[in-house]
Amino acid sequence: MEARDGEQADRVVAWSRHLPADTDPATVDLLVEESLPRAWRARWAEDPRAVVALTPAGHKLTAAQLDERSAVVAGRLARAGLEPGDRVIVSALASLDLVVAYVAALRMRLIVVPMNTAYGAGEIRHIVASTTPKAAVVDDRARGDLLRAASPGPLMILGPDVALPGGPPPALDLADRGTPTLICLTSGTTGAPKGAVLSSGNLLASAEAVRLAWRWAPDDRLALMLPLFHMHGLGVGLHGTLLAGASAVLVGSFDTAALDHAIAEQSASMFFGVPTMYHRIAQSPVLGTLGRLRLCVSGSAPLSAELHRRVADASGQRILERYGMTETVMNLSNPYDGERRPGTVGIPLPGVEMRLEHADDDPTGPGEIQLRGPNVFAGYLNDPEATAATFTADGWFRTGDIGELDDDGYVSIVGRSKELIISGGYNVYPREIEDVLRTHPAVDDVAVVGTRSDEWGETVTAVVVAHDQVTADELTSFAARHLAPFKRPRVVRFVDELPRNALGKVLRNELVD
Ligand code: MCA
Ligand code: AMP
Repeated sequence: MEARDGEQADRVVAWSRHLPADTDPATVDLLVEESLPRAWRARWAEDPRAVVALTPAGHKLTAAQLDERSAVVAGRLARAGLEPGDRVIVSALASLDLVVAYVAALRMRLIVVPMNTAYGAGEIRHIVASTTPKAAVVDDRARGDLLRAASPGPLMILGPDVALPGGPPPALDLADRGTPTLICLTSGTTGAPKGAVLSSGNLLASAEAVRLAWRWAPDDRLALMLPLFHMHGLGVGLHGTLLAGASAVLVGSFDTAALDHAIAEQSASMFFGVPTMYHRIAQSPVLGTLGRLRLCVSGSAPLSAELHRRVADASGQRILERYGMTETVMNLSNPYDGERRPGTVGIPLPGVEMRLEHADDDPTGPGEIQLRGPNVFAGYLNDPEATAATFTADGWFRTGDIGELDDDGYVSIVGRSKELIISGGYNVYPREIEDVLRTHPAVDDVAVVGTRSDEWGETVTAVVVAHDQVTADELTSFAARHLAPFKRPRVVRFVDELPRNALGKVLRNELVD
């Protein structure tokens, strides 16, 4: 694949800069196999005894076991009536069983719908209605009950161990690059959550790009502490591990002591986190251990240059910041070799073309980041209008993020044109929270914005016009009944009136601090 510089050839740095000096970009083929599972299996065949995943307690899964056990689980799922193209919700903390079940699903061409384990009844109703699953893999009985209640038809609720009667494995590993593989609920640049459909080729191309760019090798071991229901943990952490023939310590949820254990006792060599995790690391004893890792990556939200420097000064670890999106997996990254520039997200990853679309005539100023490449999804489920709106007439994907290029071609994300709050790496859509608060009888008007927070990046803040006596606590508890914990406003401010422009649109910028 040729290294292309995109339309701003004079300023965008070619992705070949991500490659080792002795690698010819013309030899790079991100889609060397027909599908992601086939690429994984090719790696496993090279070293069947290699450990691919382990738990903090030291239970291990080898490549041969994953290959064999995933075929067994596929046999059970097929016997239970699941067929290629059927959708399966997967909502559980990381475990060896979950990895086996996930790989089984992909090998038999089920379409996986990852779902946040924090979701409650309302969110679950939406995800079931929009994706019409036939089965769900969950690690919590209550969530299983909510899923069943939300489903108009029969819904098979399974645990991560998929304890079903066995059957002959169905046809396996027949996916091709275009096979729909994941449906990820996300909001894109506008409106209500939509299902972004990612193909096997999208996922393979992006995992291969980061494998190359970050020099991911079979002897690497990732401390995987991100949830597997979002692209960061799943599409980068898990897919990359399996593609590199490497291993991951599966830690169900993040904490600094568990990270210390993975590094000191289990020889982890890599860690991927969101900035909130680095903020916590910087205040904990594990900061001293971080320098032992080969690579630390940050993404999903902006990492402040100040935190980047603080970690580097205290540990010698220069965090590598990268930029991704559910619809495109990974887009840009600081280089592994060469300068990792704090406050920037680096240059396009292998295979990715980027341009900045400027609203005014100044080609040197900030502009919307637009992307093209094999990593870019084809569209939203059952939503041709939203799909059309997210691509330009000439086929570029509109990210809704505003970027700026420096003289060396590094991109800084300087804003967003989409209404999105990112708290601890989780996306919160103001409209969803506003819609809930508006149903409270004392609320006349409300705007939800993200206010600056050192720990969370942004804090969900509700600015409320109330016509009756109501306290902040009452509104927070009210929101808690309808929304996952990470979406609940942590700050409530009361005002007499919301600032609006002549067209009646709330001036959100005036409400941020
Ligand atoms: C938990 N809480 C949160 C968040 N997480 N509140 C706001 N924002 C959050 N992100 C709530 C808990 O429910 C609890 O609520 C309270 O905060 C304190 O919980 P705590 O134990 O301190 O938090 P935690 O469980 O340790 O979680 C913090 C976390 C977690 C580890 C940073 O949020 C996390 O794993 N974030 C990663 C998300 C992620 O993977 N994003 C990738 C998206 P209460 O007190 O009411 O009980 S993919 C993406 O963005 C693209 C593709 C990309 O570029 O990667
Ligand atoms: P999601 O919709 O969950 O995939 O979130 C994608 C969004 O996260 C992007 O559109 C960006 O706004 C944001 N994002 C991801 N990585 C970074 C980063 N390194 N710096 C700033 N924003 C980021």
